[in-house]
Amino acid sequence: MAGRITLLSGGVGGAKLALGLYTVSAPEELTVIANGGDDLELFNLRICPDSDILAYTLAGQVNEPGGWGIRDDSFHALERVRQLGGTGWFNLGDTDLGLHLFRSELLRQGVGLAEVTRRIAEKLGLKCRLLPMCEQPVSTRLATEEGQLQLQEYLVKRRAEPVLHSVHFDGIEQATPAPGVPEALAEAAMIVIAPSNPLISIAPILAVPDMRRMIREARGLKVAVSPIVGGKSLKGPSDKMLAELGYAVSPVTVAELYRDFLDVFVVDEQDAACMEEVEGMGLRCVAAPTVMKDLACKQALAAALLALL
Ligand code: FO1
Repeated sequence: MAGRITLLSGGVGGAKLALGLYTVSAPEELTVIANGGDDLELFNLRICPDSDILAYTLAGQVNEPGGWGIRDDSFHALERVRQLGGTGWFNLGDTDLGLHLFRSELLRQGVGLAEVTRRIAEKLGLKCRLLPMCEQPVSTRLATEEGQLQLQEYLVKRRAEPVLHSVHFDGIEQATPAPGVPEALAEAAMIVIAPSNPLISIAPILAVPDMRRMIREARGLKVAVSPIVGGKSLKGPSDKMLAELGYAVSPVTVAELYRDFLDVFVVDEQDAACMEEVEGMGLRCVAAPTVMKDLACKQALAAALLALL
C-alpha cells in the first residue's frame, strides 16, 4: 500500500497518468484535482472539460483516440444548433450534454461545484476522489496576436495557431481551494504533478490563492512528470506556447516552474542529458519511460512514481 496519492491534472495528457495510477494503486487512495481554467459557459451551461475528461477516462467511457468526450456519442443537438446558425465550434455530444445539464442545474440550485463533481464521479462509478481546483469560476484568457481569446476559443476554434503574448487567469484572485483540496494535499504521501501543459493546465491550479503554499508545506513527496519529451510536447501545444512566451522548450524549464515546491522531477529516458541541470537546481531527477501510448505504459509510469515512495 503506497498511501494516499494526490494528482494535479489537466485534461487528456494528465488523464493518462490518472488512469495509470487508478489501475495500479488502490483507487480509493487516489485524489485527482482537476484544472478549472479551461471551464466555459456555452448555452448557459457550465462545461468543465478537464474534470469531465478525467471522469470519462477513469470511468472507461472516454472517446479514443482524441481522449475527450464520450465514446460513440452522437451530435444531433449540436447539428441542430449549427443548422440554426448558433455556436457550433465546441463539439458537445448528446450524452455529454446531459452531464452539462445536470451540473448546471445543480449549480443554479446553489450546490457547490465540489459536491456536484462528487455526485458525477459517484454515478459514473469512480472509486477515487475527483475534485475541482476551486468552486469559483476561473477562466484562462490568452493575449494573442489576434487579441484576447478564451482558452477553448484558442485551442479548439483557432487550433492554437495565433501567436501567444501572455496568459491570464480571470477570477483567480477570488478563488479559494475547493472543499477537500487542503486535506487531499495535507494527507497525501505523494503529490504528483501530471505531465499536463504547465502554462494552461497546471499553472491555474497553482495560481489558486494558498495552493502553492499548501503544496510546499505538505509532508508528502512532491513529484512532477515532464510534459516535454525530446524537445516536443507529449500532447497539445505546450512546446509552441512555451517558445512563444520566451521559454526554452525543455524539461529544465518545466522543473524551474515547479522548483519552489518540488522534490523529484521525472524526465523521459530520451532526455537523460537534462538530468544534471535539473539536479543542479537542488532537485532529485529520475529518468523513466513517460510516453503513455497504451495502458501498459500508463501503468508502468504510475508504478515508477509509486516506487519513489
Ligand atoms: N477538443 C477539441 O479539440 N475540439 C472540441 O470540439 C472539443 C470539445 C470538447 C467538449 C467537451 C470536453 O469535455 C472537451 C472537449 N475538447 C475538445 C477537449 C478540450 O478542449 C481540451 O482538450 C481540454 O480542455 C484541454 O485539457
